[in-house]
Amino acid sequence: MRRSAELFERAQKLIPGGVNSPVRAFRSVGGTPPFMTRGEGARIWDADGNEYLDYVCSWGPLILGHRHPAILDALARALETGTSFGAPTEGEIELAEAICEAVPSIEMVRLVNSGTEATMSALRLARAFTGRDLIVKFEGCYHGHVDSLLVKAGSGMATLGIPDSVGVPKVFADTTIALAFNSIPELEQCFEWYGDRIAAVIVEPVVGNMGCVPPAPGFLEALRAVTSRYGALLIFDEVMTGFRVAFGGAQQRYGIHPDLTTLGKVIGGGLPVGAYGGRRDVMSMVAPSGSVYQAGTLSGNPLAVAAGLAMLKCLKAHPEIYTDLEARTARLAAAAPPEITVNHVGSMITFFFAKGPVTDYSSASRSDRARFSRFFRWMLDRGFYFPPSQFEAAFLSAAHTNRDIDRTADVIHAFFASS
Ligand code: KE4
Repeated sequence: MRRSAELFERAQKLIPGGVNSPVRAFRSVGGTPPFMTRGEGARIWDADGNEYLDYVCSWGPLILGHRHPAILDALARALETGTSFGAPTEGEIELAEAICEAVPSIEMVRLVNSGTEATMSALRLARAFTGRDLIVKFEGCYHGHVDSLLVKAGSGMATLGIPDSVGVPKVFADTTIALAFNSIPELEQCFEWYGDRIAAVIVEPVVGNMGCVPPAPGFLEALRAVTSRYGALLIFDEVMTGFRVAFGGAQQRYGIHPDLTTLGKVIGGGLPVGAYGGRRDVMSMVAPSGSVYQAGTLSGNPLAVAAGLAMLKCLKAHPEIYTDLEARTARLAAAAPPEITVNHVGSMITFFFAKGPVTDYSSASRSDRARFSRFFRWMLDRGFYFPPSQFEAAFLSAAHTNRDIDRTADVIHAFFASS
């Protein structure tokens, strides 16, 4: 790892922590993060020439694996005509049409450049539409680095043990109520006390950012019922689950109709794209058709749109990808011994080093992080690149074969046999 170590030392001189996103720094698992140089299919290589089977998949976007031909072709064609115009293009309409067709609750959609922009904009819109200020989120869920949502958040914040970020004014945090995921009594009590002041509930319908935690039976239905009853909006943050746990996202898988949905990752095919969309009467408030301002220099960028459109076209043409991914993820889950807890939905999976069940942040945080770190390092040293945090979901791609899964399972078995 000498070359990565040299690069990491150089990077830390000019980039905070040497990375452009905290979770990449390996702080919770220790050691030097490998600097990656190329990916192909299910594999990725680092600066020292080490090959890995990739279970990070760029944190979700690469559901078809690295450098899928359809996406490379689309990008090559887009490059023939330019990189950015700052003007409307037909591709943006086509991507909007593809999203609205795949996700029925989305009647109108606005493209942005990241999941954070999508959730930030959806919150502003929900507050404008309802005329209310309070937002309900769930402990361990992460919705991007939106000031008012950096409260008891998951992902990198849970990893680094900083559930509430400094720099967020108390007044912002005071407009956010954080409840326990999967707790219907807490939800109902909260709405009894604050219901007429709550603008929206935002939720990862399948949580990825405390590790993978599925919704308990009835929980999403309760969210839909209580928000409708009190006139609050229900926002499904499907930045991770969108086009991942089903072509129509978690809302198709669980049959729930949110008012707004945020998207990202897969819809950009590996390039920077986010989106928020939903009810026409709500979305019509977004500037310039309405008074809720939101803008972006590179929103709907032709390259990102081309990659995203190619991705969605490929997924729509091959629905068998989802059943194959489900089966292979279950095959990988079967490699875990009964002493740990494995949660998986679609092609999202987390090995919790804790006694089960893991149903919320409180139970997830009982995981043995030191033992997880040893597991992570054991796998990495043998060529398997898992997310460097107990509080993240791992991802499979359509490029992962059964043989890849079985090789992974063998090395997982060897870890538990040795420890
Ligand atoms: P971005 O701003 O990173 O594109 O999206 C933020 C976001 C919003 N909502 C959900 C459900 C998300 O999972 C994310 C981002 N996910 C993390 C992985 N847990 C991105 C990885 C990182 O922060 O580097």
